[in-house]
Amino acid sequence: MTRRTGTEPRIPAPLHVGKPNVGDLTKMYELMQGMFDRGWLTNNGPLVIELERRLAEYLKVRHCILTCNGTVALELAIRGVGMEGEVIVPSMTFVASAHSLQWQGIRPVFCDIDRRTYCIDPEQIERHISEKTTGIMGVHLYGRPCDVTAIRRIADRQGLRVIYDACHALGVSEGGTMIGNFGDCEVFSFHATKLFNTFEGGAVTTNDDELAERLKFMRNFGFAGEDSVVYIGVNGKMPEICAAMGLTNLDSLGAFIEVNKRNVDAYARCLDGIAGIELMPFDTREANNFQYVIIEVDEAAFGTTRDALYKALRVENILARRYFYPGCHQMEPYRTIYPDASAALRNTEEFSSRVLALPTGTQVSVALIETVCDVIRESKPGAQ
Ligand code: T4K
Repeated sequence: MTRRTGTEPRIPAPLHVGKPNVGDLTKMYELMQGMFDRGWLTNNGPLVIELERRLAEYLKVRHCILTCNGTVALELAIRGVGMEGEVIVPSMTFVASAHSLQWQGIRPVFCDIDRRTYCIDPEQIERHISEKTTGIMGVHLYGRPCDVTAIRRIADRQGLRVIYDACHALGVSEGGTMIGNFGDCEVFSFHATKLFNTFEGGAVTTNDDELAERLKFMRNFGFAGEDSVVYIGVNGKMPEICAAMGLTNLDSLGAFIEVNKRNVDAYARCLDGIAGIELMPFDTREANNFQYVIIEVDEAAFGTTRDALYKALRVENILARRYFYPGCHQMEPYRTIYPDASAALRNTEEFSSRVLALPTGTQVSVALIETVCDVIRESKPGAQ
């Protein structure tokens, strides 16, 4: 299970999950030069406006409102659609989904996932609805879409708002429609570790003109003119340098996705036949971004735990991540303030104890993937 003493790690430099994808730097430097020449660094500059236009066009959505990161975009979306009281959200997500609610005094009510979609289970949503519920936040986990049709039906029946945390789902479609068009609005993250990055950054997308206008004011302290403030707002603006990175990377987005697809195919080939290791599939009828390579470790069939495999990989410099372990409900402050949440989260607890994200992206070659898979195969007790 652990490396033989006296030998070097199989991979010389740490192999991370989340190594940034970066496009043509010549373009980046040109955009930066223009930015310095103009002397306009932030506050809705021309590069931000251009990136918003191009992303909206790519997603075929009416409005894209860029922000300084995905978490602030979530907070703006929650406030923009008027959520309060309680909001139903999966626990199986990055903690920012829950924090963006709790931070605003809204109770995140944790709902279990459907094991087939990895996303919030629509059949479980209604049991969590109370008189305080104002909305549902679905998360398109790992770029696998939520059951948006079932969620819309529940929301309409119950009079609830719907937002989607689409931080993993740029470039993904559902029923032929790009993610970014569902719910009242959707939220993206353009963090350095994402498929498409602007160093830090995020966006809210929506087809609702009034909501878009409100979000633009809220992103800029609520200013509607030089001396006029019409809402409570924050500083959620994206700076020009980040938009320059976005415009650079958008030109290479198709190429990034192709590499991710090549990598997922390589993992599928190399992991095939290892009992107890299951690779997350993608719906080939839809557009996918293949951003996360997710495996599930079945301890009974693999012969050892996910955590033992995680450690064995680390010994060889392969820094796989337990995305997302534990579920949000087992993190603070939720563990303390909602101690009974576990009872309704069986799938979440089981899945989060088995999940492992493996390195991918443009900085990961097929040869490295073969080595990662060799280590996984050899970590199985009884393997040669
Ligand atoms: N909702 C969901 C579902 C999300 O996944 C996220 C963010 C959000 C909301 C919030 O969006 P943002 O406010 O972040 O825009 C990382 C990212 O920081 C976070 O953006 C992301 N999700 C989450 C899944 O991953 P950590 O705590 O794992 O970060 P860290 O520092 O451990 O880095 C992750 C890996 O990336 C490491 O293996 C190192 C590598 N890395 C990282 C950076 C920054 C690099 O190789 N180069 C880099 O420049 O959260």
